Amino acid sequence: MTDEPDRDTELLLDLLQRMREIRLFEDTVKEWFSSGLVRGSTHLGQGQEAVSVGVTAALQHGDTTTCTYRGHATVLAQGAPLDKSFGEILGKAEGLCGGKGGSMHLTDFSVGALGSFAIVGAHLPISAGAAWAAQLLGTRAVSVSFFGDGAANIGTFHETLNMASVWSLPVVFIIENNLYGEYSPIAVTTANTVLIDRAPGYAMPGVRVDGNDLMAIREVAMTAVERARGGEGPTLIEAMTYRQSGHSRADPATYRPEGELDAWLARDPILLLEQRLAEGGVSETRLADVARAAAENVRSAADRALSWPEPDPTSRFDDMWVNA
Ligand SMILES: Cc1ncc(C[n+]2csc(CCOP(=O)(O)OP(=O)(O)O)c2C)c(N)n1
Ligand SMILES: [Mg+2]
Repeated sequence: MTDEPDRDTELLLDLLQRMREIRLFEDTVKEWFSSGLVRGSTHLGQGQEAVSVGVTAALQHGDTTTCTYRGHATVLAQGAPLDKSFGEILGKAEGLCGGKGGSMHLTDFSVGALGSFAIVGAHLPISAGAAWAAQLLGTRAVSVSFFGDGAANIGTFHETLNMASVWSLPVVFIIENNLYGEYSPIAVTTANTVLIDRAPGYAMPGVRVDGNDLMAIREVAMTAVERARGGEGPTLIEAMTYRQSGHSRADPATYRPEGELDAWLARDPILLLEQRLAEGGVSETRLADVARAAAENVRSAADRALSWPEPDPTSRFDDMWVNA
């Protein structure tokens, strides 16, 4: 046992804290929606945090991401501030997008988070576009697109992967395979449920990885990002994971077979990383400190966002149209 972990352990503790913050961020969002503080819907990614945190840990400043309506984790993992992300969901002017995007559209260009998209598959070409811009400008930036298993059946998946491969674009495609589309198990909608089997069809490497194992997903992402940055083209990564709640806040997820959720809860990504760190000699006190710091950060960010004033109603049409 030691309270002075090495640098790798320190990094993993940082990533653990980020996963805990994202988990608590979404607990708070869930609470706010249930108590009527926020209108509309929200799509939680609880259980899938290791994918976003592990992949973004392999990125550097200037790299970009796109993600789905289940995108809180990705945008936060890339570094969007907790308070402004809360503010966005609460519809406050201080929110990431002035409060006009909400839960499904968190976006923060300042950290390279190019957007969360509600149209399934819409953002794959946008990541390819960012990668093409990086290639043309010679910036060596890499772009990453996160999307679901359902999105792999959308036409843009085929068009984007083909073009990205033909042009050797610096892009990484991450399928967050959580075994379900909106309410349908993957086998009902997908002829071959091993999605990386499609990678050879686009002449790119395909890697299937345990998406709940932060260290494993980070390693696979590092290889893919290095390959993209080195001009060798795209990689398709299939991260096997599970959303612990329903598709959206309106979905009780009663269609799941008995025992399935429990089996995945036993493999919760936060739990798994804590177990690994404890096996590596990190003390319980240190892990508790991380949990406490995460809780404090989330609580103070939520309090700040709640204290911000409601936006001025006269600003509701600002930023909607280009003023020619
Ligand atoms: C083009 C399009 N078709 C249908 C929908 C409705 N819809 C919203 S989410 C979803 C399921 C997508 O599943 P998946 O890609 O696996 O992502 P997950 O929700 O599991 O993260 C569907 C069909 C949509 N938003 N866009
Ligand atoms: Mg899915």
